[in-house]
Amino acid sequence: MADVEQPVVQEQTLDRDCTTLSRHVLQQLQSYSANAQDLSALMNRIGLAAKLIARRLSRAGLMEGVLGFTGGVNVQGESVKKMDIYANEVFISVFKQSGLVCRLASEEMDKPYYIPENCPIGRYSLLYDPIDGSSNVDINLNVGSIFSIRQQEGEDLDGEARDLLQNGRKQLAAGYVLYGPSTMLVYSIGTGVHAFSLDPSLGEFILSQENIQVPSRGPIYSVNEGNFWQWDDSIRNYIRYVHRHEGYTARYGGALVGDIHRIFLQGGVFLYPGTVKKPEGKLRLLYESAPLAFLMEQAGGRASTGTQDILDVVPEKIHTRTPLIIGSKDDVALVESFIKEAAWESSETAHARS
Ligand code: AHM
Ligand code: MG
Repeated sequence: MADVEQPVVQEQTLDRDCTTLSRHVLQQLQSYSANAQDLSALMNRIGLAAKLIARRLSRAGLMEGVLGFTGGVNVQGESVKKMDIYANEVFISVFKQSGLVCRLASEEMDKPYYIPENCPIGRYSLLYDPIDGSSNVDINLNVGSIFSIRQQEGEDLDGEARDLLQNGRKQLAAGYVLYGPSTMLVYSIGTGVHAFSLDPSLGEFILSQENIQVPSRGPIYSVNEGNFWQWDDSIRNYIRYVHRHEGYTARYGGALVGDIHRIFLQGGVFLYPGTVKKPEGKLRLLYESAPLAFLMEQAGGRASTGTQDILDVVPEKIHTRTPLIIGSKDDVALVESFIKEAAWESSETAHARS
């Protein structure tokens, strides 16, 4: 039979179209070991959850029972949206009978949820925020999902999931889904940060950007300035500095995932600091700040509470909150320098008074 010449362009296009999430994980790990297969299957299931949520969001204005509040309040004391509940249940449902995940912990559940049929062999735990930025749902603006995967340590015989109360360096994988004009899934398993776009014609997430690197500094500062008078002096001084210097621009969309995605691509800093009354801030460590910090460090950026790397913080409980300063490393360092200066000044004042 005569040799058939392969058209190179077509081959490249096909290779790109075949770089699905599950294949990419195996490529990254350069292995078909059981662990690599598990991670690949985990990412594939998270991709399925993302597609189900994206499908519902895309038809939200046309369907009954999608928009608005349930009337309930979650463990954080926040009003729950119908989409929060739907998305929370989607993640549980996609992991049923997977044999992978025994425990799921999320913003919407007081205690971790156990999938009994998986627990004899399910070695992984999923921590997630099913709909991040849910105030954007009813006005058709971008929202996200955030996820983190940890290996279960020990037997968890009392069902308290205490082994989850460890620092963020214990994460095996982390990522987010951005439901925007297109749906994107960005993940890391500790080998860089990679972005996938949902191709609606294929119903698959296809690799769109590999090894994202955040610029070492950038023009964006992203913070809810409505809280200005509730912040500590240090944060107010940083914002005054930004106002008085050229080259900064404010961007704040009310959904962490979208705001952070912009920073990954363009550089800058996102802040959700504590307030004088609530020094721990709003964002939750295990399923919001820590997964994003894992990604940011993988992309060459940093994430800090202001005084400590986010990935070193050990939570006291599943829903522990921390202040979050995350983005380009020079910009995070600049915010930290204001915090350090204010701490030094207050210790000097205390010293002078004593
Ligand atoms: P949520 O997960 O309950 O939606 O809360 C988290 C969101 C973040 O996405 C966003 O950055 C922040 O809350 C916005 O809060 P605020 O309205 O106080 O600026
Ligand atoms: Mg959230």
